[in-house]
Amino acid sequence: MSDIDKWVEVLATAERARQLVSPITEQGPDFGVEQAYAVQAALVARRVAAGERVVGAKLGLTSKAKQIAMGVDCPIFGVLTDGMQLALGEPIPLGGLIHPRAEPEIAFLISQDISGVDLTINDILDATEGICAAVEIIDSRYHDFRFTLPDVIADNTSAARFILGPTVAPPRALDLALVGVVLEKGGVVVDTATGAAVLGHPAVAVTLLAKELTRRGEAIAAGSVVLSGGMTNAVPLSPADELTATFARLGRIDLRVG
Ligand code: OOG
Ligand code: MG
Repeated sequence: MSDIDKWVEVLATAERARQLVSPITEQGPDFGVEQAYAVQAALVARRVAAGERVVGAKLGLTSKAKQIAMGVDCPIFGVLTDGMQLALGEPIPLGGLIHPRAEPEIAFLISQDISGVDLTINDILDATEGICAAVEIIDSRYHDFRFTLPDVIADNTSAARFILGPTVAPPRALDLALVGVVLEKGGVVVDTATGAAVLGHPAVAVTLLAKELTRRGEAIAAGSVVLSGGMTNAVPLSPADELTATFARLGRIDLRVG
């Protein structure tokens, strides 16, 4: 078994058995970003072999709030499958999760393949058919969400579930840097942010994803959804919690933890 296969097995088992593991970089030497993306790709390939479909991509650590909270200041890229998507209003089943946290994000619905290494915000908006609110539920397979850059990349950037909001806006109908979000837990405001929290403008995050995929000989596929990264720090979810993320112009996502 190669080292890559070994770490794939460790992370897949951690998720399935809901058993946290120590960061890979603490267990073995010479584990870098390239190996980490190889582990991530193999984990996604397993999901696909099990019948899931890749529906998009996500960025992580694109806001200062997230970078400071996680102690990693470099944006990261992960993969979303249909098995991760929850319908709006569907209770969050804690059963399959370990220690989930929720974070509000701005989602891009991509209508044309995107590749290129020096794209602009406008290039991204040209290839986007709609913008909507999202909440990502992250669930690190590492103890206490404690990891280094290669660890979190290997763990598919803590991806677990995501929910898209009720309203799809044309990409230029609103200034994404100014889209505000208010995050409430049990009716109390716990955090607020605007789109500018994400690299100045959430579409900048999508340019970084395009650059990374182009480097690998891939592209952002038409039809995919891209989560541009948590605008605020993530909020831990416990049984019976009620969370609401209300976005300017993009509606509101109510989360009820089942
Ligand atoms: C890593 C995933 C970060 C985001 O939006 O910043 C992420 C983590 O915080 O566990 O999804
Ligand atoms: Mg996220």
